[in-house]
Amino acid sequence: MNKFIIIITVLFIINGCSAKKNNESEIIGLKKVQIHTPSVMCNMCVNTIQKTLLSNDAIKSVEVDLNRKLTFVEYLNESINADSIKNLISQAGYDADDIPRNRDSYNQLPACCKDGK
Ligand SMILES: [Cu+2]
Repeated sequence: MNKFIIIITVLFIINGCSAKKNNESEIIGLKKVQIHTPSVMCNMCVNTIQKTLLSNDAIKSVEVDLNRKLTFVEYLNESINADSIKNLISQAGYDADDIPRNRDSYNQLPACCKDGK
C-alpha cells in the first residue's frame, strides 16, 4: 500500500513537471468552461445533459445550475474543446451559448423539458 502511494506521488510529480513545460496555467490538461444553457427547466433536463456529456471520455464532470441556467463542464483540453461541448449540448436538444438547440432532439424531449420556443 505504501509503495502504491509513493508510485502515485512520483507519477504526479513527473506529470506536474511535464505539464509546466507545455503550459503553466493548465494542470494536467484539465479545463473548466461555463456555458449558458437558458432552456434547462427541470431535473430531467439536468439528467439529459449530464448523460450526453459524460458519455464522452474527455468530459470529466458536469454540473447544471437550474436557477442560473448555467452548465459547468470540466474536460481534458487536449481531447475536446468548448465548441464541441456546446455542440453536444445542442445535439441533446438544448441551446448552448450561441449554438441553437438541435430541433429533432428537442422534439424528442419529454413534455416537461420543452419550453415551447
Ligand atoms: Cu426538463
